[in-house]
Parts: sequence; structure tokens; C-alpha cells
Amino acid sequence: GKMNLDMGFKDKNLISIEIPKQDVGVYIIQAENNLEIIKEFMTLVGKSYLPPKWAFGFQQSRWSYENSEKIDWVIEEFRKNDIPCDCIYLDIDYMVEFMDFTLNKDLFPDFEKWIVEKKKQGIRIIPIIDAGVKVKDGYETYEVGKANNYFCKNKEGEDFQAAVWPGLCTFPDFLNPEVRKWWGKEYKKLIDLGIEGFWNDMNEPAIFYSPERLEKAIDGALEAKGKNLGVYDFFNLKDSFLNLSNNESDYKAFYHTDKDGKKMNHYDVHNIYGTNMTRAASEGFQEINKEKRFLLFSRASHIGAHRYGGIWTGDNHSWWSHLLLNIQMLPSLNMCGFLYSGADTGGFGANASGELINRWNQFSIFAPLYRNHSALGTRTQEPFAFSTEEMEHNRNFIKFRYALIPYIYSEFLKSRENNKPYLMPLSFVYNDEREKDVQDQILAGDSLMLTPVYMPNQKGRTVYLPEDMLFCQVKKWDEIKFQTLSKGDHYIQAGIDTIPLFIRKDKILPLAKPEKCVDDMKGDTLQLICYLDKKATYELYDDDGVTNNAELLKANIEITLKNGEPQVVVEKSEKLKYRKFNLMIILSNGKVFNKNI
Ligand code: MIG
Repeated sequence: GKMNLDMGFKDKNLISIEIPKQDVGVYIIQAENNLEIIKEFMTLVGKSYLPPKWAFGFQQSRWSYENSEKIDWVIEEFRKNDIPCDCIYLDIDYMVEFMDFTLNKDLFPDFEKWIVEKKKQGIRIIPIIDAGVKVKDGYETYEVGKANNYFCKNKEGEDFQAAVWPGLCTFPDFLNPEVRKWWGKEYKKLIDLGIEGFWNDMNEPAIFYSPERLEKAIDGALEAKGKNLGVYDFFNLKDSFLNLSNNESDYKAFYHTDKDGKKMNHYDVHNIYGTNMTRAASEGFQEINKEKRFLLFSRASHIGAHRYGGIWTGDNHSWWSHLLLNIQMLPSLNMCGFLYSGADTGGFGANASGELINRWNQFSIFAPLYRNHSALGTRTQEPFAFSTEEMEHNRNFIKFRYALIPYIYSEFLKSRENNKPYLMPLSFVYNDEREKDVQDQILAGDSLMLTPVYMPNQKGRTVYLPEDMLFCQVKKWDEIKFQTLSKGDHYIQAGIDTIPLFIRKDKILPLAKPEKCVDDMKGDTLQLICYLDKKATYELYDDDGVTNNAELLKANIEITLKNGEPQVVVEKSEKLKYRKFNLMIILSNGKVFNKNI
């Protein structure tokens, strides 16, 4: 339900949390520091959802790629331009009249065969599913839902109806376990055609208008016709239309029934609606194929939903300020348990410039969910949609992302096992006063500090180093310039072709050779870049990447200095695929050692 949080806004010295409804559970966590508090919290809310490994590849979306031919063309552009990609998204226009679990066969003929063909190219197709179910006789999902009373009810006990994309819709009562069971199995209709992942949208639920309130607004307009309206009447009239969508009074106008038959007003449980849709999908996947991991993420969510799927941050814009917002939101989402999260890279609304896409990619390559998505009517923003030069940068950045996959996947698995965030603020690890002020640098896993450039026309930026670190100017995954920098403030160079990145002291970064898609990354060799002061360690995690409850495979890498010479010890699970390690060890005095093991 609703909660008002006032963090020193009305009164600087007061944090106030107002909860208008009753039945509130309050947990108080005491621990030594912020990271420990978050770990306790993450232990309490449970283990994160685990996506398949291919879901860590680059993903391309657009509202909408209009048919299979267009998608074939997009894939061809990726492959032709040597830009890796693992997924292409289907937005709402693949359906018939926006009806969930239907497929427009005119736009996607021979769908099943096509999906097999795409998979051979290393591409998975990911369809959208919306919460609202079109009111239409003969539409199976609607008919079954209606006959079984699976939809939310109005005050009179009839199916509540309001308009979203398909026109008038009903809304599945996801708070009821029987409804979730039914809904979860609906996904089978597409899974049977070869689909391995979904995104759940509009599940706040978003409502464009309810017929009653639209009619009232129209009546008001008709009444005003021909009159000399006073300004206040004008504003009221205007607002009656502007406030039609997602209106509180509509959310108060429908009801849920839980498994014991208890009625709940939607407004009181609004926060958990989207979560329960995603839970329905997740539990459905378990029933459909217990062994297999599916890609799944949701727009609406709340605490606890990270057990069922990931989250994306919704409709941002192609604005520089939203790139900064993205940098700040991901650690917050991680603290809430959402490890598989990301924003629409390049921005959803408004038009992106090539420069913005370059810089946004430089950051998003570190997000577990890495998807470029944009809205209907905006400039296309695929990595190849800009100048040749900008495309080359995008290619280099995305390839670097693939080189990072062993690391990102390892850190993801480790965070999941140990209930800790993957992306976090500096102050979670470094405890001086100064770090608390740093809002535009974040830690990514055990080894890295990210210092993204998030403003236009920059050739670099200022950074604060909480300790001595190894500065990496990444142009390509195998073209990185290294420089040791000491604790304190620095201005670092990072032109548009360069990702500014830091490896922490006594830490190791594993990199693999990038391929066109994650499934192709079968190599047994890892490059290890190490910034060695005294003793550097790295714990690498891996697994089969596709099954639930897969065996965790580990490697422990330890590098020490003996008489000025680095000594390397690697202990690893027999089944771990990485067998060869090419090390580049950089000492604080700048001395470099190369070793192959
Ligand atoms: O009213 O499906 O956030 O990613 O492209 C907009 C169309 C509905 C909102 C999602 C966005 C998606 C769009 N959807």
C-alpha cells in the first residue's frame, strides 16, 4: 500500500515515514555498517532470481520492430558490422490487437521455424506481455479468465474494465494463487513456439482511462461548449482530461480476492500487483520446465520481487541527466535485492545523439541487464544507427562488455550466493567521510570502480580515488592503457572513444575473448589483469549458465610478491571450463609482468 517517506524535506532534522493503513510489519536491522545492514536485509528478503547466462549479452529493443523481416535486417546489421548481440525484443505490435499470448501471423509468418533460425544466429526473441487483457468475445485468455472469475471486480462484483492498449481491458487478479497458476501457464503458448524470455509491462497496472471518468470529462467539455469559461473552470476542464490516466480514483474502484475469499481494495495493495504478475510468470516457468532458466523482468515491482525476475527502470529519456540518474539508481536497486536490473540504454523517450549513445554504452556495459530500447516515433538508436566513427566506438564498448562477461557473471553469482549488492556506493567499502559525497562513481563487484562520463562535450572528468588504483583507459577489450594513480583527486582523460575504469588495489579483473553472442564464448582462456601491491586475490564463480540449481564452479586465484617476483597460485573446480590464464601483473611502481599459466 501507500507510504509517505519524508527524508528531511519538511524538517531537515526529521525522517518521517507515514503509513496510512494498518497491518504494518516493521523490521529493524542493526549492524556495524551500511554494507552489513544491506546484507542482513538481502538475507531477509531472499535469494535473487538467476537469469540464463545469455541474458548477460547485449540486447536490442525498439517499440516496435514491425515484422520478422525488419528484425532479420536488424540482426544482419549487427552481424555485418561485427557488433555482438544476444536478444531482440518484440514490443506490443507483434500481437493481434494487443491481445496477450497471441501472435500476428501476417507480420511473423512461420514463427516457430523463424525462432529456430534466429537461435542458430545466436539471437533469442523476447516478447512483451502486458497486464491488461482485452475484453473480446472469442479471445481465449479473456473467455477463460471471465468464466472462472479470474479478473478484478468492481464494487458491484462485475469484472472491472478500463482501457489500455487493446481498448477496454480486464485485469487478472494476480493476488489470487489460482489466478497466478492459470496466468503462468498462459506463457506456455509462446514457450511452445521456442520463446525463452519475456518482459512484463504495464503491470502497475497502467490505466489510460476508465469509461466512467472519460464520459464525465466529455460531459464537462460539452457543458462548457459555447460558454465564456473563467480561468479556474478552464483549468478544471483541462485537468479532467489530463488526469484520466493512472488515476487514484480508478485504483480505488476495483477489488481483489485472496485465497481465503477476503476482499481487498486495489488501492491498498497497488504496490504488489506487478510483483504478483511476475511471480505468476516465474512460477509458471517452473511448472512448464523446472530445469530451465528463463529471462524475465518486470516494470512494476516491489521489495521481494527480485526472487522472481529482474527489473528495468521504465520510461526514461534520451537525456544526459537520465544517464546520471541511471548511474545512481542501479546501486539503489541492488540494495533492494534487484541484481538483474538496468535502464533503457540510450533513453526511451526523446531523440538520442550518437555521443549520448556512446557514453551510455560506456556505462551500461557494466549493468547485468544491458538493453538498448527506444520509443515509437523517436530517432532509431541501435549501435549502428549513427556515424561510422560512433558505430566503431559502440562496437568496441559492446565487445568489451562481452570480454567482461566472466567477471560480471561471476560477481552476479557471488552477490546472489552471499546476499550482497553487485553495484554499490564507494562508502560501502571505503569508510572515510569523503567517500559519502561521491555520487557519480560506483563499485562494480570486488575489483572495479566505475567513473563514467555523463555530460556532453567532455574529454575527461574529475574523480576521487579512495585508495591507490590502476587507471584503465579502455579503447578496445585488447587495447587498454594502464596507469597507476595515487589516492586522492585527479582529472582523468577519457575522450569519447575511451571507457574510464579503475581496478582496485590488490584486485584482479578477468577478461575473455568476445564473440558475437554469449553461447559462442566457449574459450578456455582468461586474461587476468592484476594491480598488485602485496597480495591480490580473486574468487571466480561460474556454472552451466542454463539450468536451475546448477553446480557452482569456482576458481581461487592468488598472486603474491616474492623477492620482487610475482607468484601465482590457481585452485579450481575440475569442471570449470577456464584452464589457461594469461596474466598481466602491474606493480604499484609501474613494473609489468606477463605470465601464462
Ligand atoms: O504505454 O509497449 O515502458 O518500454 O516500449 C507505453 C510500449 C507502453 C511502456 C514500456 C515501454 C514500451 C511501451 N510501453
